[in-house]
Amino acid sequence: MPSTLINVSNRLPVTVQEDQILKSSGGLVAALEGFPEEHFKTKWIGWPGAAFPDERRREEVERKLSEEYGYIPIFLGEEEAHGFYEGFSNSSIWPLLHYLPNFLRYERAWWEDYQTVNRTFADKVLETAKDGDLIWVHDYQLMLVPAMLREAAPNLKIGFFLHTPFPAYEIFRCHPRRSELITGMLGADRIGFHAFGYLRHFSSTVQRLLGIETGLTQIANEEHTAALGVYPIGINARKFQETLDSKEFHQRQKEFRLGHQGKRLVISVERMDYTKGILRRLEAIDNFLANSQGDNDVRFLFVSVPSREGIEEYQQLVQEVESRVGQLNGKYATLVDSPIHFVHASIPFVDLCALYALADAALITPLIDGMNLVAKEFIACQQEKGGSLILSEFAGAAEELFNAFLVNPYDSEAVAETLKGALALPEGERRERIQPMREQVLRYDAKHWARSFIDDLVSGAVKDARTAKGDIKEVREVVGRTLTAGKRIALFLDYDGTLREIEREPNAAKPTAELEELLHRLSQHPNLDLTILSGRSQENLEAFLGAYPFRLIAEHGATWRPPGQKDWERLDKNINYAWKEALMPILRNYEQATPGSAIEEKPSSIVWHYRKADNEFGRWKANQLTEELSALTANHPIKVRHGKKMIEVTATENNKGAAVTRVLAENDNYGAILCAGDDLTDESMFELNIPYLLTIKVGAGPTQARFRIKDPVTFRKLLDDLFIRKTCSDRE
Ligand code: GDG
Repeated sequence: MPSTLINVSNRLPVTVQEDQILKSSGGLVAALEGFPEEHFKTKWIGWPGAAFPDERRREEVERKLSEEYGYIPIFLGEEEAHGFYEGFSNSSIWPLLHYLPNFLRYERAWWEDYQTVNRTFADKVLETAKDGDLIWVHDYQLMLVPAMLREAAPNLKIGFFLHTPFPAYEIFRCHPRRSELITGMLGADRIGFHAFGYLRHFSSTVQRLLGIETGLTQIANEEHTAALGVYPIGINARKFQETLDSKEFHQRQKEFRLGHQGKRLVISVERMDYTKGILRRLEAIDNFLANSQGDNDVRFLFVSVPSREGIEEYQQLVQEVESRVGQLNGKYATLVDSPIHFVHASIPFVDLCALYALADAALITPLIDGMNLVAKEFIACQQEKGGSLILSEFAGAAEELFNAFLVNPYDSEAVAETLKGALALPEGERRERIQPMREQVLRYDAKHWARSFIDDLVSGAVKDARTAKGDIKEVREVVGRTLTAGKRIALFLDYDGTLREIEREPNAAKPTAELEELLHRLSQHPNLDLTILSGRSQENLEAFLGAYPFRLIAEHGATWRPPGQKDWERLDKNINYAWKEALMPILRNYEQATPGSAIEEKPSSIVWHYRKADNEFGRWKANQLTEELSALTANHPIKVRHGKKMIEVTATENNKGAAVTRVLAENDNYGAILCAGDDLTDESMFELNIPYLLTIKVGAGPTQARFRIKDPVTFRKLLDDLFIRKTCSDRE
């Protein structure tokens, strides 16, 4: 078990004032408080809530926070903090994550600040973390931190949790820094979301923006895999329970009951934020009051905590809400009472609990919300009363709170009617609705949430065991030793995606001058026996590489040209390809239905390419086609391979592994055998069980290979180091 969990969030869970440190009561702190000390020591890195320009005071705060709480403060300059927080985080990313591209503002200087501040956080983590520590980065303010950490310390275990929704690709693509942001998140070993919909959107956005083939449980990104998971956050159940049992709570409840005597209380609690749907809710209340025909025993109580007051949109919202509340009160007030009580302030926790407990209904109607803890808190406090929860269907909490009255917050008439219906329900029925939800909310609390995420992060639950774990140093050592001993090495190298970067147009992927030089030198090496194998046709391979003397194997082993010879020889003479004709109409259907896709026919196979189709649609059709073909060919010696942006149907006997075995059967005097490839068709080489075999996967994705190299450039560099520079320096 790792020794320390380092939480990294924009704000520390404290507010440092002139002479005191106030601990905040957020769900996150509570969640992590529940961890037994023997398993985790928790440290926290974040901003302490003020700038502290005086250096002596800064040092003092730093010492105090570290000694008393294990917190490590990040101090930011005022201007930098503004660009990072009010600017990029809250005026640029926040609106987009909440489906409001019209609110998106972007300034290059903010982006600079965002990067600098994310770098400051990452540096602080690197300074603090020791081997075996777990790092848990929180939320949209720190999206770049995981990749920064991964780059500097590839062995750290990094988790990232997004507390907001993740929107559909069409929305997220509007952000000027969209690719950098998701690439930053992908540095994590595990990325958590509140709801499955957000995870799905993220996965599809990565696929469409970065062209990476993604799944719903993991995304193979360059040299490592980021696992994805859904972890709905809960409340600090123990803290609520303790407060409900306290004297002070009962006292406050009594006072409030008196203050609202004769009224049915409908409460709304939130940060003053345009995502929370306050104006639409006021519209619904207008509707409700207009239809209540003088029956004015309902009182609406709004607790709106001031939020992000430095941002223009938030200032405007406050003005609009205040003016609308005034208008409605003017319209519906009597000489002794007004229907809406609006409190624009944060109230003490115990008061909040007393209000939750006393309310006949909670009207929680965000236009969109990652989770919404208020809904769960209201339920937790309703121990006797049986109040009704009217909840927006666009809050993450709606997926869990199965007995809530779900509403569309944009449909103000329906919200008003639902509220009316909920208030009219007999008390017994209301209690029956809320009690099972209460049990659930108390059981699946914040502690449960944090534990599930951390357990999965530690165990790497969904992680594919098939990830190349070997250290490339071993390849260097084995090759060095073999060459020094004067022994021969067999090289089996795939072409596209391994020696040469993949091109959108396959014909454009001919060898560059640099690759030609490398191949020339490799072919001159006295101790090397080089084979290039590919799925390409014989003609294609001949056109690209025909001038070299080494062995060429085309069509996954169906045909070859032995070293030093001009003529190709088919190795598949005994194979019957009658199935090609039968399957062709199916592939034609997919070609027609998927714009940008195309069929290629080779003597030994049919290939459906979808590289030029829309990333996501292409992948979807490809999965369908694979399924359809696999079902049809299940009992035949036919292999359906889903490679990079293509599906190839060929005879089972044609595979690169079999081709390698064939070559080795004729020549067995090698001190080492090195196979390298980048896609699924290369796995048949990696699976071979032969002595002295070194297997290298080039690029991302699960593999049986022992070693991994990032990309073709790095792979060419490795070949150069292993066989060319080494030889030159030996000769010098
Ligand atoms: C973000 C996501 C996600 C409110 N007024 C007072 C007060 N509060 C407390 C509530 C609750 C918290 O603030 C608000 O949490 P929410 O979850 O409702 O919303 P956000 O602040 O937008 O939080 C959200 C959350 O992160 C967690 O992942 O659920 O979707 O937007 O705990 O009780 N607390 C006190 N006085 C108040 O006046 N003491």
